[in-house]
Amino acid sequence: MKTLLTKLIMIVPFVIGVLSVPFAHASEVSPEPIFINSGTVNNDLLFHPPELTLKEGVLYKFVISNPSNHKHVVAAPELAASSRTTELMKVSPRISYSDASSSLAKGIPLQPGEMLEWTFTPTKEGTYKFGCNKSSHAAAGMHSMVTVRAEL
Ligand SMILES: [Cu+2]
Repeated sequence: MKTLLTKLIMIVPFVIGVLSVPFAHASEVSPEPIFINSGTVNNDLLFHPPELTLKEGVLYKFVISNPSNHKHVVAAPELAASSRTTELMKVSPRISYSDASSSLAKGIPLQPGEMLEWTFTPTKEGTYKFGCNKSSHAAAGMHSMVTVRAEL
């Protein structure tokens, strides 16, 4: 009896440890990136892809590049306000934005060749503009439409 109890005491923490590994890993795993271009090599005033559909409650990672010769200003005020941000950072030069909602409301300047990564979970169904907020570029329709649905 005593040996069985001793064995259980030794085994139980091991079993709990093994079982918890996949769950701990799943929550930390990075989502597949969705690549978005802010402008084009020909300096067209557009975002690509023009439309994206996301599922509410799922973690996404947007990787936004500027392949053009112009500065653009990445903004998504409504989508940012309707999402939970895990991380918002410029890769090169490395800049981390602690207040994603206000940064994406104001707009983040993206110089030619720069890249911005936004890891977030949309929390509210809707259709949101994700684009450049420089007035002349916004007027030209420089944005993607992001649709968030409860079910895909
Ligand atoms: Cu622009």
